[in-house]
Amino acid sequence: MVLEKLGEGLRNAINKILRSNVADREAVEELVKELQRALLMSDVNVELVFELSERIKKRALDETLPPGISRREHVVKIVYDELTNILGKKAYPLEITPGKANIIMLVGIQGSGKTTTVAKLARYLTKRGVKTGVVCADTFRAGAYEQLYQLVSELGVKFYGEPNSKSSVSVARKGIEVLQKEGCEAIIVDTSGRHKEEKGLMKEMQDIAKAINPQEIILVVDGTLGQQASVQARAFKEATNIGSIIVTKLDGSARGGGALSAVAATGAPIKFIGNGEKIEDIESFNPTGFVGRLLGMGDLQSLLDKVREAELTPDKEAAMAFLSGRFTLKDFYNAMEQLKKMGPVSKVLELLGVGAKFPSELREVADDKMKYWKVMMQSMTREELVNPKLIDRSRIIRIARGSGTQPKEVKELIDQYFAAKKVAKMMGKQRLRGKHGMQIPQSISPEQIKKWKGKLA
Ligand SMILES: Nc1nc2c(ncn2[C@@H]2O[C@H](COP(=O)(O)OP(=O)(O)O)[C@@H](O)[C@H]2O)c(=O)[nH]1
Ligand SMILES: [Mg+2]
Repeated sequence: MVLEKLGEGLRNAINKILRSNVADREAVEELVKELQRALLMSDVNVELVFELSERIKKRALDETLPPGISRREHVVKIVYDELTNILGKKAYPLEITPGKANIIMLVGIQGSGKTTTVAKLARYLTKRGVKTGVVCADTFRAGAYEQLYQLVSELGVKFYGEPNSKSSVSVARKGIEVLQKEGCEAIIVDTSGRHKEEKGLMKEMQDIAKAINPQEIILVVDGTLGQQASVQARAFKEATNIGSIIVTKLDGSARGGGALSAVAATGAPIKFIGNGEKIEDIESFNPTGFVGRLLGMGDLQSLLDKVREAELTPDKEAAMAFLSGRFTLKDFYNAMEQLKKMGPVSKVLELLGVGAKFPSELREVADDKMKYWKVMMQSMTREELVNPKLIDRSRIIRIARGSGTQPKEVKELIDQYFAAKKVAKMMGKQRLRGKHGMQIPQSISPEQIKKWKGKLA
C-alpha cells in the first residue's frame, strides 16, 4: 500500500469529523490539527502544511454550504480538494506518438530506482500494446547490463546493450539505431547516474540527450528522501523543459507524502510512482484518484458526487422566486431553461426538495419541446408574456400561426405554465422548507425579484 501511514492518519481525522455531530470551529480545528500531524509525520514541508491548514480552516468556516450538504461533508470535500492541490492537481499521462520511435530517457542518481523503473515502464507500455525496447546505457556500474537484461527478458521487450563498452553516449546512440530498425515505438534508455550531486547528473543527462534527442527525459527520484526530493526535482526542471518525474519507493516509505508534495511544488509533472520492487509495481500518477484512495475512496466517492450534484443547484433567489409562483410566462421559460442547464430537470427539482411535488410532464420537459416554447413565446406580445391569463382561444390561434405550431401545442405550454404556477404557489403558502433546509419564503421582496430577473434575462 502506498503511503500507508499517511493514509491512515488522514482517514482517522476524516472519520472523526464525519462521525461528529457538528463541524463547528472546534471540530474543524481538531481536524486540522490531526491532518497537520499526519502530514508532518510524512515529511510534508512545514510551511506547506501550515498554508494548507489555514486554507482548509478558512474555507471550512467561511464558505457557503451547497444545499443538501452538511457542514461535515463540506469540510471533507475541502480537505480532499486541498490535498489534491498540493499533490499537483492534475495528471500528466505519458504520451506515445504512434508510428514513430518515441525515445524516453531515464536519469537519476544511482540507487534511485532507474533500472527497475525502465523495466517497469517497458512492461507498462508493452501491456498497452506499444512495441517497446530498452537500452542499457549505464556503462559504469558493473552488472548493469545483466540487471536490466534479467528484468526485461521475459516481457517480450527488445533489449540492447554492450557489456564491455565504456561510452554511454555511443551505446545509447547505437541502441536507438538498432531498436528503431526493429520497429520499436517506444525506446527507453537507462543511464548510470553515478553522480552524487545534481550538477554532474545534469551534465551527463545533457551529453546523452544531445546524442539521442529524446522526446522525454524522466527523472527518477527516491521517495524515501522525503521533501529533500525537491532539490533534485528543481535542478532537473531548470535543466530541461522536456522533463517529467517518477517518484519511487513510495511503498512503505514513511516520508513519501513529503517527497510527492515537494516535487509537485516545483511544478515538475509527476507521471508515475513506483510502489514496490516488483516489475508490476508502478502506477501512473493522478492526484485526484490518489488522494481519493488515501482518504478511503469508497465512502468518499459518493460524498464527492453528492457535493458536485449539489453545487449544480440553481441560484437560490431565482429558485425561490420560481417557487413563489410569482413569475411570468417568460420567467417560467427562463427558469426551466436554467434548470435544464444544470442537468435533468427532475434531478434538480429533487435537490431542491420539491421533485415529487411537480407534475410529471413538467419534470420531463424535453429539449425539443423547449425549443418550440421559445418560438411560441416569440409570437406573443409583451402583455401576454407578463400576464398569460390574457391568452384566450383566439390569441392561441394567432400565436400558433405566428410560430408555425399547432394551437394545441400553444395550449399545452400555457397549461404547463399554470400548473407550475399553481404548484409553486401552493408550496409558497406552505412556507415550504426544502427538505435540505433551504427556506422558501411566502413572498419575496420587489428587490429580490428585480435581482433574479436580471440574472435570468
Ligand atoms: N521498495 C521499493 N524498492 C524499489 C523501488 N524501485 C526500485 N527499488 C529498489 O531500489 C534499489 C535500486 O534500484 P535500481 O533500479 O537498481 O536503481 P538505479 O541505480 O537507479 O538503477 C533496488 O534494490 C530496487 O529493487 C520501489 O518502487 N519500491
Ligand atoms: Mg541502474
